[in-house]
Amino acid sequence: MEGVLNNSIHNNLRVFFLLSSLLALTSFASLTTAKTHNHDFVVQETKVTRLCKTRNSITVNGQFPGPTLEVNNGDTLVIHVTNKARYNVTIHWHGVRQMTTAWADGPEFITQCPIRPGGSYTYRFTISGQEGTLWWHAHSSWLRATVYGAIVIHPQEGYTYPFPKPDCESVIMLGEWWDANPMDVISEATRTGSGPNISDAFTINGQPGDLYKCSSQGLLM
Ligand SMILES: *[C@@H]1O[C@H](CO)[C@@H](O)[C@H](O)[C@H]1NC(C)=O
Ligand SMILES: *[C@@H]1O[C@H](CO)[C@@H](O)[C@H](O)[C@H]1NC(C)=O
Ligand SMILES: [Cu+2]
Repeated sequence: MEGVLNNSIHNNLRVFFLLSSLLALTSFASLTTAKTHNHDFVVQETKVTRLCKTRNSITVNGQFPGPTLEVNNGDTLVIHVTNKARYNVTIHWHGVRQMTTAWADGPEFITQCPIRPGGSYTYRFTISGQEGTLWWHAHSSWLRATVYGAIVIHPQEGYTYPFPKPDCESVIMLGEWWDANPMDVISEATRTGSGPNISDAFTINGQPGDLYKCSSQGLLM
């Protein structure tokens, strides 16, 4: 009986030793390739012309759609958000599994207080066990109508996607454009109890396309 017990303790120790060496090896491997990406997101009013009219849209860094984030699985993102707009804002990293960083998830009043006008907040999280294209967007009222962009997660260096390498890759973001301030559209709907006004155009990468009026003007920005 005693011999059996000693044996199994011994085996357990051996398994434990093997596991810890494996863990040490894998964390060493990811330390050598994982990168930290620092980004500044300035939420601000920007003149955007669509459907022949120029509006003061809320954007990130004056870009609409906002910047595309490109990372590798295992990388860490540090995003400093400064709010220069006149609305409260938060940013949500849609689809990112916030394994030990729930407070970086972004929904306002759920995982954080909103970032006030003039305020700032730094999101820090590590992409872990994920590959593919996701998106980020404002998670505060209807700012998400113009405050959004793509997150492209490439496989960890030295790994490939589970399909043959494509000839090229491009990001396609579908959205909607209101010929109005989207924040007014939702607050009017809440006030009157009616449904919100429907959008004036569907967009691909922020552009209404050839079937809407003034489509060529939109390309000017
Ligand atoms: C704006 O954010 C502040 C601080 O996070 C919060 O106290 C306030 O209620 C928010 N205002 C609105 C309209 O959500
Ligand atoms: C919603 O649509 C109605 C009818 O076209 C219009 O009068 C109103 O100004 C619109 N609201 C906003 C916030 O654009
Ligand atoms: Cu989302």
